[in-house]
Amino acid sequence: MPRSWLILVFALSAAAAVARSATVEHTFNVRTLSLPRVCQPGNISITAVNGRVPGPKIEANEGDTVVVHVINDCPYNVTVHWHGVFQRGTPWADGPSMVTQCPIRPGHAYTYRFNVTGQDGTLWWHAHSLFLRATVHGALIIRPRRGAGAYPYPKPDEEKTVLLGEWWDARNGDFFIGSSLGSADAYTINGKPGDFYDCHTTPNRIAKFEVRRGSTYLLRIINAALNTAFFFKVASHTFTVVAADASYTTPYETDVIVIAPGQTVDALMVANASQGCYYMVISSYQSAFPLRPGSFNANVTTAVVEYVGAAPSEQHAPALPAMPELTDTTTANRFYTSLTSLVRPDKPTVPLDVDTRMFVTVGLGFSSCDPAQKSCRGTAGGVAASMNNESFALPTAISMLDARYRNTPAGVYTRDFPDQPPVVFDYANVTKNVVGSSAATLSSTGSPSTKVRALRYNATVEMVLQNTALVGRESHPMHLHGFNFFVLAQGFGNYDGATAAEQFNLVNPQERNTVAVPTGGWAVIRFVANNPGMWFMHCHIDAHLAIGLAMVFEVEDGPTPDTALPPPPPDLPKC
Ligand SMILES: *[C@@H]1O[C@H](CO)[C@@H](O)[C@H](O)[C@H]1NC(C)=O
Ligand SMILES: *[C@@H]1O[C@H](CO)[C@@H](O)[C@H](O)[C@H]1NC(C)=O
Ligand SMILES: *[C@@H]1O[C@H](CO)[C@@H](O)[C@H](O)[C@H]1NC(C)=O
Ligand SMILES: *[C@@H]1O[C@H](CO)[C@@H](O)[C@H](O)[C@H]1NC(C)=O
Ligand SMILES: *[C@@H]1O[C@H](CO)[C@@H](O)[C@H](O)[C@H]1NC(C)=O
Ligand SMILES: *[C@@H]1O[C@H](CO)[C@@H](O)[C@H](O)[C@H]1NC(C)=O
Ligand SMILES: *[C@@H]1O[C@H](CO)[C@@H](O)[C@H](O)[C@H]1NC(C)=O
Ligand SMILES: *[C@@H]1O[C@H](CO)[C@@H](O)[C@H](O)[C@H]1NC(C)=O
Ligand SMILES: [Cu+2]
Repeated sequence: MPRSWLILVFALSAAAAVARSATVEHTFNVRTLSLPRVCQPGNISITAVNGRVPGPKIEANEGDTVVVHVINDCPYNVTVHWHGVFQRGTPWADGPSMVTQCPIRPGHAYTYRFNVTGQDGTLWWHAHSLFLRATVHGALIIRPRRGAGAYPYPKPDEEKTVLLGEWWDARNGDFFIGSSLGSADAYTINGKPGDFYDCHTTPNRIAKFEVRRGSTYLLRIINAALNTAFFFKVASHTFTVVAADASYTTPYETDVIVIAPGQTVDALMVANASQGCYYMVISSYQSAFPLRPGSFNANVTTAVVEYVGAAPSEQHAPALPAMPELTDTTTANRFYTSLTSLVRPDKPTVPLDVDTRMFVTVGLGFSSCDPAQKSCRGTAGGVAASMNNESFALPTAISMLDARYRNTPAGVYTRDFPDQPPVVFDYANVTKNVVGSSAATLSSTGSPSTKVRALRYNATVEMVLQNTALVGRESHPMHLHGFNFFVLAQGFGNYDGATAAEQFNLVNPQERNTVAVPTGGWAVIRFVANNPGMWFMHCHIDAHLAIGLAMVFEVEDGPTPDTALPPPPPDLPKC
């Protein structure tokens, strides 16, 4: 080939490799439809996007513009959140109902527009109103701009999305409007319950992943379950974890993946077992102590990994992996603490100078308010959740972001979210707190409030999240909108600033948008508040979010026009 040809070929392939940013457009029809129950006769009424659970997968390249027309044809107020998308410059598109927008009312539509810039990996979208995200969710995959060849690991032969969920054989369509959910009737992999529920007559009940011997697969695993953390295994196969929450990790070899609600894990799996069929299995990780029997589903859910060309005899008895015990906190902790971020020259590293330090308790208590009062929740008199003993309630008149934009917070929110818990006690010791005489008073949570922590633009925030054991300790997956954070350290018992600082990883701490705070323990996170807006921080267990395990960061404007809060899109729904 003449030299000029070579140059031309090179130039063409380089041009093809650097994909120009494009617009990825979808229409989401949110409708309540009739779907067959899992393992039971008859149908139930379920709200879903485009008639499917999970809903459509959004695939984009870094830098693309995403445009989603949401048409609300269901009887409920709906919003959609783009979980893990930074929304820089588009804080109005984040989605949590009454935090960044008023909901899309029944019979109305709204178009979300945002760019997926400066981030790539496995994310997802879900409803952020009522409990609708149980069935209104789907994957959101952002590939590097130069395509899959730009992954910082050998390019996999194929990618498979593995979306984990929970299913309720609800009695009626407005089931998810109530706040008491109870135990799921099934866990699901890509919407299907698998072989271990008593429903062998249900057709198409199991998800199947075809693999070719010798090929490498990138599993994009998303935990979309409302309330449940999972152990994930594939019989006779191991994984190399390469990313979590769309942040690349140092490759980590394991045969079990642990994933809390709201988290994602990208793992390479080499199909190098002998030709045949293997179960992919999820079982729940129950971190609560005391454990409440009957409050969770103890079943496993399966999918099948089937080697192309496996003999029919091999297809009928897939091998089953040994799963960890339901309460295996040691395995969960080993996974969660083994991840570190992949250091790359173009990636921000941990900020070392901290401007704002917060120590925040997260956990459950008892609601002390009078059930007859309107400010009490459905579970009044029952369990309430809080951060620093503040049980969060959404405003009702206008959204918090709108109130910030108009500078009219009065009656919507107050800027007094505390940096410390009001009472110092033995946070993590369930025995002492339940037996001790002061427990009854301590565990009563005050009335719901709507408090934010205002942050100066660009402030570096360090937050210690400390689980409390007043009602029972439990691992809470804490999710922050608008940012990734670094997880510097985590541990069990009460946080001790004097000793914990020695454990801080300031070199390559994992970067996430959701951290599973260890049960009866703590985690330390750091982030730079360089994104003006109103950013929800909350437990990604919906049952806990609904009873107040949340707060909001109000990030102030920066010095330049492009670091100021933009005006709302003209068509943003009004309350
Ligand atoms: C049950 O759901 C299936 C799937 O959507 C539908 O085809 C069928 O008509 C429904 N049956 C009833 C009685 O609504
Ligand atoms: C998104 O990216 C496009 C193309 O680069 C740009 O024109 C547009 O202003 C961006 N939108 C926002 C909201 O940043
Ligand atoms: C698994 O599910 C089946 C069918 O729903 C049920 O009969 C069985 O009791 C469940 N097993 C466990 C261990 O929960
Ligand atoms: C399969 O591949 C993994 C990852 O490369 C490796 O750790 C494992 O030893 C291999 N197993 C077999 C049976 O070759
Ligand atoms: C919890 O408190 C009890 C009673 O004071 C004490 O015996 C126990 O050692 C404490 N446990 C921890 C983990 O601190
Ligand atoms: C929480 O606030 C309530 C109401 O003010 C109080 O009774 C209780 O002791 C506080 N508990 C904790 C753990 O701070
Ligand atoms: C934000 O902080 C970084 C690092 O401290 C600094 O380099 C940058 O100039 C700051 N930007 C603004 C607009 O304050
Ligand atoms: C839907 O949201 C609007 C505006 O916030 C509110 O007034 C209305 O009560 C809500 N409707 C339902 C059915 O929740
Ligand atoms: Cu929680």
